[in-house]
Amino acid sequence: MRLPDGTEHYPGALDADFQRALIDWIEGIQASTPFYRPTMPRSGRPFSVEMTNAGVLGWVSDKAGYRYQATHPFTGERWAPIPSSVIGIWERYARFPAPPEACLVNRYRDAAKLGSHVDSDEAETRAPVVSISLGDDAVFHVGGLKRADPKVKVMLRSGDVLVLGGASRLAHHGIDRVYPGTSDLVPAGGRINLTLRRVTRVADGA
Ligand code: MD3
Ligand code: FE
Repeated sequence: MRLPDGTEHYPGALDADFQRALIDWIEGIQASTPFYRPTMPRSGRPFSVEMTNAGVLGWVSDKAGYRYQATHPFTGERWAPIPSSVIGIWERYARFPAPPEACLVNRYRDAAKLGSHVDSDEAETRAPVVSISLGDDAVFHVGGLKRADPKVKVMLRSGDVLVLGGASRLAHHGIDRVYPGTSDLVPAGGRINLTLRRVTRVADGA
């Protein structure tokens, strides 16, 4: 099945050494900005996915709502800088004339999944979202602007890059399931996904 316009999948884009270096970097930021379990607005129900961030802004969710902020919600520390190697991925794949401000790091363990949603907390929706998959294989779905639009499923594997721009930038998407034990990259197992986003609007003509 064909991917929707604006969705580009680059299987195996990142080699094993690059993937291991990203895992080492994620281990290194745990002291100041550890994975934590966000909660849903209003209900306070916990996500099954654990999260942390890098960049000048990080995406957080709690009973008060979804937002971007400069510091970790529990430690109060600023997020670590996005590594230059990861900025390089953005430059190569996003083809957008301003750097990413947020790198959301999602960790899927056990039966974690991410229900269908739209990423709409960013003012700069002309920029794509660039996603990097690490660790276990996962079934990703992407649909259209309306929740009921038909969905396409794609298997995401360690080292894949996915770019969601144009007509797909505000599409519904999610992670249906992760296949445990399909990779030994992530310490203690599981899947980690990095999403690079531009959050604030860039001046026209930049
Ligand atoms: C399609 N993350 O963090 S990455 C998210 O694998 C998120 O952790 C998933 O959805 C993950 O918000 C999927 C791929 C992705 C990211 C952003 C998108 C797909 C997207 C934005 C629009 C359409
Ligand atoms: Fe998303």
